[in-house]
Amino acid sequence: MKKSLHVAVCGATGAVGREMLKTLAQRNFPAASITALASSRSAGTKVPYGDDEITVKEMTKDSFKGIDLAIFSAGGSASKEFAPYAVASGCVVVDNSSAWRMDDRCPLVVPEVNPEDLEKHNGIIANPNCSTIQMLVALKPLHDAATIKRIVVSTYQAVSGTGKKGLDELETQVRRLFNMQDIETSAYPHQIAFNCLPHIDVFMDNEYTKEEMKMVNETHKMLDPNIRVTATCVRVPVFYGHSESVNIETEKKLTSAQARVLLAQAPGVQVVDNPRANLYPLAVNAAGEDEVFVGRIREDESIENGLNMWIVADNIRKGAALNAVQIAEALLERDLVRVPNPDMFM
Ligand code: 25A
Ligand code: L14
Repeated sequence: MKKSLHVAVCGATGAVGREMLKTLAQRNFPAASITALASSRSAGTKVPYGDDEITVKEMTKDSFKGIDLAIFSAGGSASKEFAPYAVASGCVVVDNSSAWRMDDRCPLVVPEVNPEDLEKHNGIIANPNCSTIQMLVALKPLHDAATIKRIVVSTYQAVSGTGKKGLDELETQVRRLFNMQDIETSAYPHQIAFNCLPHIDVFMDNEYTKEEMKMVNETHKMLDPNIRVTATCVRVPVFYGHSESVNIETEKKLTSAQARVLLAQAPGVQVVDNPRANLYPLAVNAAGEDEVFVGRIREDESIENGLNMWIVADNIRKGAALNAVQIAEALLERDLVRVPNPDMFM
């Protein structure tokens, strides 16, 4: 087993890439070397890694010689273009973009949900969408106990999902509006300050957004294809942390007390549910944390077997960087940092 890996972070200058470097350092990932790659725009700039700084290099087809593991968060088109070259040079890819998630050759993995799917990887492992990750970490133990039949979810998603340009747009609009100045919109089609936009990613032919369909399709791929899922994804003026109102219908009855016990024991979950003390999960508290926070757990009195809950996590950490690093750790533990067929994606 390889004990120490040559690692590349691709898209290292982005909001997620920076968090990946931070997470690798915090968790003492056994890296023999770290290479930071991004577009030509950022080549020569520096990014922090622990107490050090790494100089960013431009990502090219030849960047992966001598690299064992590449963690990508450079957007879908860069992943489509460069991940096949990485695999061809014997490098295992963990990809945070939407490029490979629904490809049958690529496992889509949340370590708390379906780590066994890593066994059959072909060189590219996809990291799910942030909204799906936090929902499934919380729903997995409930599905195992009572079989979920249907999920109705509405999300309240932070602007950091759009990277630095989303964070900048909310901050600039808030400042300008407070100073009675006109605002401009560029990251989003409408004003995001003091507003809610029922629109994340692009609209599809079926009138849903791509973000909403990711939650449906990724739940089927990772948890169970028999669960009926419907989603509404909303951008809200929050910097870090996605919140979700989730309603489930189960085959077997689960009381709210039973659900609370199951969730309290579940890996990666922290129950915050004491309404009398005004305690429930909040995005501002989840920011910077690793756990998925669950609260407002209560029985849906409109059906026989139903539960409502409120699920919150840091979208950049468990929703992206942390989950990707946990996948890398799981690969290493299982001795799966190897490419069975380097030509698979060429
Ligand atoms: O939907 P898709 O297509 O699958 O896209 C997913 C993208 O959404 C973002 C993330 O972009 C991801 O790449 N995202 C946010 N949250 C997510 C989540 N939970 C999430 N994705 C999944 N799950 P991002 O903005 O975080 O980073 C994009 C990175 O990709 C680099 N890049 C783009 N094209 C590239 C490329 N790298 C190589 N080759 C290409 N062809 C991009 O690099 C960035 O690193 P860059 O050189 O364009 O850098 C952009 C400049 O932005 C500044 N900056 C960004 N974040 C910060 C920052 N500065 C300070 N602090 C920051 N936090 C820098 O100045 C940098 O130079
Ligand atoms: O599919 O909040 O991973 O803007 C992650 C960020 C989709 C959009 C993905 C956001 C993207 C999402």
